[in-house]
Amino acid sequence: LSTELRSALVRAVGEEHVLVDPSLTGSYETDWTGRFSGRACCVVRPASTDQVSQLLRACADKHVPVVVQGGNTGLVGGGVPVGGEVVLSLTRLADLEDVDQASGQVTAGAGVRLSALQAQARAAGLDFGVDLAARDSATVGGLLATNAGGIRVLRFGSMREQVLGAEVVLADGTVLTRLSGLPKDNTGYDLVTLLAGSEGTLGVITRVRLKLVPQLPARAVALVAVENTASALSLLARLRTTVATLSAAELIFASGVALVRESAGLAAPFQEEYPAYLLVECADRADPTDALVEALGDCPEVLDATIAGDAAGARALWRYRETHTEAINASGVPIKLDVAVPVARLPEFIDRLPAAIGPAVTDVPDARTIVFGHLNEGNIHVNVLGVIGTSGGEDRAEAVEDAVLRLVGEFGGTISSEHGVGRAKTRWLGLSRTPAEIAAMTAIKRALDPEGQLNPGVLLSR
Ligand code: 2HG
Ligand code: ZN
Repeated sequence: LSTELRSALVRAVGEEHVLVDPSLTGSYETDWTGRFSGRACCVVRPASTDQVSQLLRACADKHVPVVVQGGNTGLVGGGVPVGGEVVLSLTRLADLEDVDQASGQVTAGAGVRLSALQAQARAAGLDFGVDLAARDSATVGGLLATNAGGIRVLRFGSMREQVLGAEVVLADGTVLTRLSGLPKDNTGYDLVTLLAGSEGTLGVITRVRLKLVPQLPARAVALVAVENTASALSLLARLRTTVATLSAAELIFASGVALVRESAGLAAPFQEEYPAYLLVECADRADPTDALVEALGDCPEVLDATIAGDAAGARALWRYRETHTEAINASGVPIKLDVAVPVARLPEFIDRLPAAIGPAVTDVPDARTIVFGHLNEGNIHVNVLGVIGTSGGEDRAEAVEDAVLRLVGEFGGTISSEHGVGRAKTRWLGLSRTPAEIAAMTAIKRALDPEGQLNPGVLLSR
């Protein structure tokens, strides 16, 4: 960190928010999984849009690239440095306005945690449409920048569908403010939704205007044992036509349940072990339990089912699903793939995974694959454990990634369904996007960030 840049950064945010000591910067330099890390030249922690603008101007002046970071819950290495960048941590941008009751919207700073946003919405009798396991750490800015999905996409869509406005600082310090939240506004290019999935490469999101959804406090949660993915899928198809209040359908398998039981000390959900389970949730104003029980009663796919009797029971069932990520990480650094294929082909895709992964891990006796995901979107998380950390592990990891992502390409799927491309998937972007699309994306990137200051190497190759 040059003295000149350091003084400019200190002028913008004050000495105590320019971190250089490795004992302070460490947690900003490694991603949540422990797979991606690099040394930053420093970490800066602005508290306002104006400070972000000053910081970006200073970095542009000195041609020092910037990595943008929210709650650091990303899983594709998009928010951590490679080496020498300034890490811009946005967690201090935590202003959360009162809910605007007239419009049913709220404006939140980029650093507001998802759980804080949800609490604010609920206190006003509303709710926020996106929910995911990292809710206590993930920030609104990061959720939008990665177009996060999660467990309620089936009902309310991804982040892109929740956003009505944003404030963003471009690489040269220019501030664009578009926060009036007009639901209908056709005055040209939609710069706000362009930010969804931009992964910090086009600008730094500092505030977000979000629409809220009706609060549906009455929940019915069931864990349903099924034979395989195909039966989970036909069960879901049936429920879609019989229960109007369906709000989540999460697919887990025996191997994942065994892992989370061991790791979190959970009891067996059923007396017998079954190959696969579908966790379904219905949400409404009036209790949807009877409707769900009745609907499940008519489904031949159901081998067994347990229905939560109250909120604590519902939370207990959700734990079989939500502790997957933590349990996986507790067993080692995973190879993580977040992919989707057209949902009708998901059973075939899952069946072909072992043969695709196998050749890349033949001499790794401890390699094991845990698969789980969001059934409605054909979105599954393929986690391969026991490879990284062995000798030649990174090369083997690349072979595993290559095999799975090529299979995804063959199925007409996407190499990143909800986590983003980050640094992890850049080289495979061509499997999901045509050369013409990548050229158009590159042109947009160059127009807004001609010097390549923001998140270089993330999403698009350098
Ligand atoms: C989830 O669905 C997250 O819980 C994390 O997207 C997935 O850990 C993963 O692979
Ligand atoms: Zn997920």
